[in-house]
Amino acid sequence: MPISTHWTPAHGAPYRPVPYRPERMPAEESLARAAELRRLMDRRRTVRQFSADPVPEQAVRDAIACAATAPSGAHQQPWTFILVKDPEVRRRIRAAAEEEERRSYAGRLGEEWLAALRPLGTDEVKPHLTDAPALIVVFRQRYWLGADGSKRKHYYVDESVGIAVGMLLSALHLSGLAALVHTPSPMRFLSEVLGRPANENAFAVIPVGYPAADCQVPDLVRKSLDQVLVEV
Ligand code: IYR
Repeated sequence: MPISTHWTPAHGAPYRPVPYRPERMPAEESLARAAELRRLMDRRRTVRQFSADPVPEQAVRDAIACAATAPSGAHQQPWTFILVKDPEVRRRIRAAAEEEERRSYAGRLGEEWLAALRPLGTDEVKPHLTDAPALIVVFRQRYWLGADGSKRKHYYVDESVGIAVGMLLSALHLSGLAALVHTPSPMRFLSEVLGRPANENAFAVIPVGYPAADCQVPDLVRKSLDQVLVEV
């Protein structure tokens, strides 16, 4: 599964800025949009029970394109998104993920971690990996390869990919699609199943779809703004 586009980093190129003059949004409009986004984002829930109904695929591609607008360390964009629709590949990912998760839940996580997860009701059975009509497997590019095949550094890879995933989740949610950030551990099997190169390793598997008709979510309470914001 080769990457379809060739990317040449701007490494070492001189600074040649271009003008940036976005039209200023009136404050009232900013306030109205921010309040509406806050309301909409607060309705996002992580979903673990998906309907098998198909999703509009272009909406998923557009959400990935949104994610790929994320800022990144040295603008190196150290991410690859694999959109897995093939049911057989999803089955293989599920089988391998459940094998790892069985070991995790049977003891590898430890009592403290299991206690933290208890209110979420998670276990080693991962039907979302085959029920959801699409999986986005996000890979981080730990380094890039120079023309001579040498390993060249990427900077702030986890931060960059984390920001991109946040933007992906927002875009999916605001497009009416449900998602889950699933991090089977260890995730090496994803490189094997998806045939990814040695400079990449998996960051998360994100099933995307609609909630099942009988979907349930844990009764979580979010921290209030006062609890997360300090103004000085
Ligand atoms: N990867 C396991 C365990 C798990 C860990 C965390 I931290 C979570 O927020 C949720 C689950 C699993 O997917 O079940």
